[in-house]
Amino acid sequence: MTHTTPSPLVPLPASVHLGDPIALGETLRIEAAPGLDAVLDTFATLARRTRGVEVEPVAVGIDARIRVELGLDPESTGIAPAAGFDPRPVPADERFTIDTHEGLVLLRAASPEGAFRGLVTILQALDTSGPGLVLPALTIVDGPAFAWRGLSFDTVRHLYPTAEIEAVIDLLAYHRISVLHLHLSDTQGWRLESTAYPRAASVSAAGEREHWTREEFRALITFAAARFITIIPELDLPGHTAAAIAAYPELDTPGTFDHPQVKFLSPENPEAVTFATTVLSELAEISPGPYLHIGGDEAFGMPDEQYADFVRLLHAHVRSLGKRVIGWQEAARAEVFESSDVLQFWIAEKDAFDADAMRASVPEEYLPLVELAAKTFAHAPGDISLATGRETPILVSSSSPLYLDRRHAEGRVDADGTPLAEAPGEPGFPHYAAEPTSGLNDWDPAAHARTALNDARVVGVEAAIWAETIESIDDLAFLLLPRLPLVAERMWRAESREWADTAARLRAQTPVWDALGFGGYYRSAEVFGT
Ligand code: TNX
Repeated sequence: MTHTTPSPLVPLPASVHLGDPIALGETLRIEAAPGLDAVLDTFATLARRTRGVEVEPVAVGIDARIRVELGLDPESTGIAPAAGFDPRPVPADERFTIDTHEGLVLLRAASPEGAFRGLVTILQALDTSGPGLVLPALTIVDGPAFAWRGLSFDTVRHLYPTAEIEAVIDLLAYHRISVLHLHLSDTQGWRLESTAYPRAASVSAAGEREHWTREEFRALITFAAARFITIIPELDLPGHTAAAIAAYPELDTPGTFDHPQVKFLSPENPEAVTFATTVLSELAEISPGPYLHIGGDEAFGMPDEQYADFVRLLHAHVRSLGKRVIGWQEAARAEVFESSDVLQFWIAEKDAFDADAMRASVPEEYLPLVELAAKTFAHAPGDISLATGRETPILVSSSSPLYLDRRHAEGRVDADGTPLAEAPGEPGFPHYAAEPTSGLNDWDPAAHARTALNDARVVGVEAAIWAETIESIDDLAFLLLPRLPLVAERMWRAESREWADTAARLRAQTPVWDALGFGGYYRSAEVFGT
């Protein structure tokens, strides 16, 4: 790998050389191959929004500064094809090359996706500090290690306006992430309109709508698809269903721990079965992607046999809809997931549930719940063995280091680099140990799979951001940045590198984060300290 510093690229390409600067003029003049009009359009929107750069599409023979061609033979790049599963409605090869000859930058891609990823790489390399645009002469050969590079996003515990979700999607696109997994229902709310069960979707105490209509959700899928990001929708079943059960009490079946917030759907309740299959059918209708996520985590209070039966039923139903099934790792217990399905691994060994600490801290009536939770977590390694035994591929979302709602360990600094004390009430899930941003620099998903996952087949990687402690876009930015781009880099290519170089590249991103509305990013002492 060649790599010249300083570079503003995150993720860093497999091979990159930044040569002498070329003055490009006021606008980015791009000549694109036929069939790339839509790609160029979306790129122009992203370039304006993130860097304030104007793209000017030009016809062949006009003085272009960037030319985009399709038809690259990806094998000729010498970059291995992406491993794992391709989560897109239509699989695509993202490999591309960039060369510079006499002031013309030539991007060659194997697909429109590859062209988009290459254009974004060029956008990252642009120097916009002067009156005209300046680009180093680029020589790049690149392609991702995994096609499935995602962020799992909790839309339940905090209600994000659509514009904020769109900003998240633009941030993902800017760092070449390919999947937004939307967690659409949970104990506290149901965020997607159901035609058959209109009361399930959340309304606030004041009667205001706190969910997406089906129409709005479709528009979001289209917005993401234009940026080559696939939305993986999740309805969390059969546990975490208190919100739906509050709206339709006939769905309820009392469990071993009966509490209004600890609810599940039972296979022995026909109304509950009809509800679950109907909402999944409705979801399939508006989801072009090949996967539906059925949840499956933390079905506390549900007898084991009922849990396994319900997961089997959901699995068969999603298959009958022509979709592949993803579930959280506990769903392995139904022993029905196959080699074309996916189990999402989340319980990292180091986050093992501390039952003694919990017993000591909860009110007495919650003690039975602590026992149920302890049982779930104790079974986590067994879930992985069940999955590997059936050759079910794993999506790596290990809570350490990929849960970004974890607190930062390294402290933060003010604008002058002076250390600041942690403020009371800072966002971050209190039950996880804090971890430093730099820990992500050496993390390698494949090595992680070898050690923590019994050599399981890895389909891809998803970071996750749960929203129990998020109340605003500033809180979101505080937890997400600067970590997410670093995770994006680990998903794209796994080589570890000098922290000083990584920190410099992260620092170069802050104008983009500001432009997208994420000015509340964490002033990590490791990244911004002097
Ligand atoms: C566990 S991860 C959960 C979520 C919480 C999260 C907090 C998973 C499948 N379930 O319900 O929000 O921990 O980090």
